[in-house]
Amino acid sequence: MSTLFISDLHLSGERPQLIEQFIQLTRNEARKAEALYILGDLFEAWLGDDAVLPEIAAVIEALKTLTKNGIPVYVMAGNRDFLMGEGFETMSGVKLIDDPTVIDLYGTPTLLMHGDTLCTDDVIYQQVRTRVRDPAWITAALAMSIEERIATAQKMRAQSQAHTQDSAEEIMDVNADAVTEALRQYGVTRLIHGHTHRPAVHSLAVNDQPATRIVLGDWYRQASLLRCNETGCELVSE
Ligand SMILES: [Mn+2]
Repeated sequence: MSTLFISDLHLSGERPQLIEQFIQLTRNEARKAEALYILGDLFEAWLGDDAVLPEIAAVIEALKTLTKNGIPVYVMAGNRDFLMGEGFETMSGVKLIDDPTVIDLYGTPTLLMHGDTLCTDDVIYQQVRTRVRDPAWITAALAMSIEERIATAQKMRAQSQAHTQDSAEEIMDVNADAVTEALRQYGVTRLIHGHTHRPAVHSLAVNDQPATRIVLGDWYRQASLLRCNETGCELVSE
């Protein structure tokens, strides 16, 4: 039995083959897993629990089938789908978890994050993040008509793309001190996160203790998955 971690699937109608790959994962490997963790940006966009796009209805159904079969699915919001709420939990059977969350992974306390909060060098991104995570902003956004929400999401997406193009590669990655600080703050030696789309297993030292930072890959071109069991973790792309 293993525990599976994925993130940054960015599922949308634009990449139907990845929606199909995700559905296959829920029908095959995940059905035999102890749990499935989705660490943010499952969806390219989530405009509210009352505005499920028709092209992702099959994804919700697949999650519902998986959870009905007794496999726990834990979902953390990413920067694209942070408007997920109780309605999403009810329709899919998943459990939303906070960013960050610490779990006991086969005896090793492990910190789970989406990863965007570690990118502290990107000051403009962090300012936008703070603004849109404000409960008042969220309430106002969810009060908009669905057409207005689509327009707002498109505008934010265009601004984000322009900012990404103007920014150096380094500032878009995690800040090393932010990583060390997070591991220290939660007293753990293992961190699993996504967001940066730079899949890798990094070794580092925290308080002279060896620590590991596992970065999950995105699903733009292929599926990327982390399998963990009693003997360790394996990062795979397929
Ligand atoms: Mn992200």
